[in-house]
Amino acid sequence: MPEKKLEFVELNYKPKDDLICLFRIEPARGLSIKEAANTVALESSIGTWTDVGTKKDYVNRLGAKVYSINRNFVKIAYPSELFEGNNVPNILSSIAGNIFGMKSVKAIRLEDISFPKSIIKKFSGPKFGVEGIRRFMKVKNRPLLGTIIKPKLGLITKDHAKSAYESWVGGCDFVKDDENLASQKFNVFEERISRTLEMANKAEEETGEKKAYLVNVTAETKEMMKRAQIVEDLGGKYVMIDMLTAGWAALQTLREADFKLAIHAHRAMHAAFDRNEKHGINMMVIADFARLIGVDTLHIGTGIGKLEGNIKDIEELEQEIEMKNVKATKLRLTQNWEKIKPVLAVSSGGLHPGHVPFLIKHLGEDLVIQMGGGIHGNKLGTRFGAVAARQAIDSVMKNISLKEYAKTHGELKSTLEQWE
Ligand code: RUB
Ligand code: CA
Repeated sequence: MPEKKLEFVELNYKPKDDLICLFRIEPARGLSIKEAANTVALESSIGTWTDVGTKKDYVNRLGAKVYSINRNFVKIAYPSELFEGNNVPNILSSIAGNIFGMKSVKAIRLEDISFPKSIIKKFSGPKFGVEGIRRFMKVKNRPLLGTIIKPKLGLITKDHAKSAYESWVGGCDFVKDDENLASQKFNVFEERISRTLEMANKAEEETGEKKAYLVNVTAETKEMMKRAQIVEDLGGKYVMIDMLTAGWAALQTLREADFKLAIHAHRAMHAAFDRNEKHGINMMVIADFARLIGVDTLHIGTGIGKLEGNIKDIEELEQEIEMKNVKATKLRLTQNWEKIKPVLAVSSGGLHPGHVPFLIKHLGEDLVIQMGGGIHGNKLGTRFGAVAARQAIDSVMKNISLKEYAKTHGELKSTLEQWE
């Protein structure tokens, strides 16, 4: 039987100003990879399950093209004209929309994306990025230290602010709200922000260091904007947003409002997209959109703490958000980020001071090391825990092993014993 014409497969096509997607596709039973890829390209661009009489010839040039198939890895080029350009939800509704539920694929994962210059130009990217954050925090040559107030939920405002103060004077640069703290009855937003920022100022005066409070403004979009305004009015430097639960449109709204604030992106819910290796969306793609829209700091994982994720993938993620020119690998597309600044990576989730050498070895110094339980769970208290965490960073920066450094730094010594 002659092979059916696959309208959306063009294996000798050379992409120009196209948006490129790298998919891993497992075809449904009875279909070849070529046939399955064809259905993905058509459904995510101009086609549907049958020919339609309404299709004019001029529509054809907007069809996506399957231009590379390597076993299960398929590259598809989307003409940039298909998209509204600066509208992330619109782009995702095409390339990461209906395709995940199509019967023609048993499984499909969007592994990476590469934006053409015409799309990159429509976005501002991070306002501060790695250098900007280092500049306003006045921290040049070491990873920054952050903490998340714990318990996640339940602390009343006074205790939340006190815990933040203890963390800062102990040595944290950043104190951040947890992802699920918004404006609950026990810790109402405005009161929390003013009290905690007061503590940040006090800690700055006492330590001579810059201190930032990363305020969770995640809420319904209008409310989120009001909260960001409150942070700015009260003299804050930073907001944080749960970019996936709030949604890409909310993140765009926050970034495009162009507050003077830096934006920290928490990725709660990412594992619903990226944990299954065969189906869903790789964190690489989530990170690409976050950088494009413009977050300043982004959670990328640890490779060692309480949450799933291997260190090789995390190293690649870090390169993706930091480098100007990203080179292609089997699972990654090239990207020239043009004028879009690098994002500062955040490692967080089940970390304690004993993990610091591993993190710096793999992820380098342009990093925020964030410990919640690893500071507030210290049996000698939050301030002590923060001192120990800073000592761990100092020891690595001085090229001295933690064990050796602990001999002359009691906080580090007892902390290492606690979690050995
Ligand atoms: C950190 C914590 C954060 C995770 C999110 O608390 O729970 O929400 O870092 O994960 P702790 P990720 O330090 O007590 O574990 O950073 O992988 O997105
Ligand atoms: Ca990419």
